[in-house]
Amino acid sequence: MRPRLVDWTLYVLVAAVTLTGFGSWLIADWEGRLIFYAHAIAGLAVVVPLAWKLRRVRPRIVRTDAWDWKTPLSVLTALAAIGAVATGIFWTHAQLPTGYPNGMHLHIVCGLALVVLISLHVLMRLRLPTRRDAPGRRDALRWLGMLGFGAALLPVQEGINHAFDLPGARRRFTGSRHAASDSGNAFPITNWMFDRPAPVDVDAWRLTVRGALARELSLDYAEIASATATLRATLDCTGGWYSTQNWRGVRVGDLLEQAGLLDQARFVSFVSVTGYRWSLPIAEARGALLATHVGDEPLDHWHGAPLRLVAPGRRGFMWVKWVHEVVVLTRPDPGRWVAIFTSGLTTGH
Ligand SMILES: Nc1nc2c(c(=O)[nH]1)N[C@H]1C(S)=C(S)[C@@H](COP(=O)(O)O)O[C@H]1N2
Ligand SMILES: [Mo]
Repeated sequence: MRPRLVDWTLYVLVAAVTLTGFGSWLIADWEGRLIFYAHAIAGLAVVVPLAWKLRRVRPRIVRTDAWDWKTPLSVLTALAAIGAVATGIFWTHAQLPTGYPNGMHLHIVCGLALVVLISLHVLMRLRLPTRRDAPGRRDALRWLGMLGFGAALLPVQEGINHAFDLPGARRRFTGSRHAASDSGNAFPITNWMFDRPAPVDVDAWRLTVRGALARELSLDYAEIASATATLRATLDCTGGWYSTQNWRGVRVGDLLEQAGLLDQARFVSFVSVTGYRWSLPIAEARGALLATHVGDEPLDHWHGAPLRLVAPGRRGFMWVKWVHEVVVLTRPDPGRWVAIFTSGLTTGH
């Protein structure tokens, strides 16, 4: 394949893994699993043009007297690409390392570095394809071959995981590693960006339910904790772990009924004492739980005491902790995308 076409093949595949990679952060539900397969197929397919390209540029790289000022950038780009593929494969099988940073974090760091480096590369080295580079039928077959190679490796990976009983055999379809299901508060803690609040004073705390409702509610902890609704649901963090628990608390649908939903209600926003917030469409919100307990234990501080959202089928970052307000909205709240990055900065915690 002509060098310029190899470069373009790499750009397109990297764009595909980037989009599916970011997209996969929104998915925790089995129905959305195709995006994870697409990510894995494109990621494995990268190996073919990457090997091609590395073989071609090797002489230029090993002879350091042939370097120009752009060569270090190319080397870093190659390292990020190799790192992203290697950490992806390693996590799929070994699910290592655990702790901080874990294999998923390393994969994300390599992936983000690759996006930045390739963008620079494109800006500085981009050569538009000429008529001579126009792909022919052979190239189309090569592309199919690459994707076929990626797709064929998926069952091979599962086969290896099962044959050797590797940790990857027990990973979730999201890639997440299992962590401490049904063990009360003993599952991992993930705080995103700046949220490190002091423990919430339960005696002063109240839950406010307001917005597109017939009446506003203000409930104290005793009123909330007397609720006995339970929900078995899996918290799946984009940081690469999942845990399934029996959660106990108050069904959001019951709160909304008590407050009397108005016709124009569309979304329900869950707001943390730190300013962190997320919202769900009304039908989905009704089935969600505001939990005071995990298993038989009251939630501990770092898991969001006194009250946290349990949103089945949603990624962990949407499971707002330290909830103090439920706001019924008549339209979507794009500001939630800002709040999850900036919360905790202005609340004095
Ligand atoms: N207020 C608030 N809620 C939050 C977070 C946060 O940083 N602040 N982190 C989210 C993320 S990324 C995850 S995965 C889950 C983790 O819940 P846990 O710490 O109880 O395991 O909480 C979510 N809820
Ligand atoms: Mo998370």
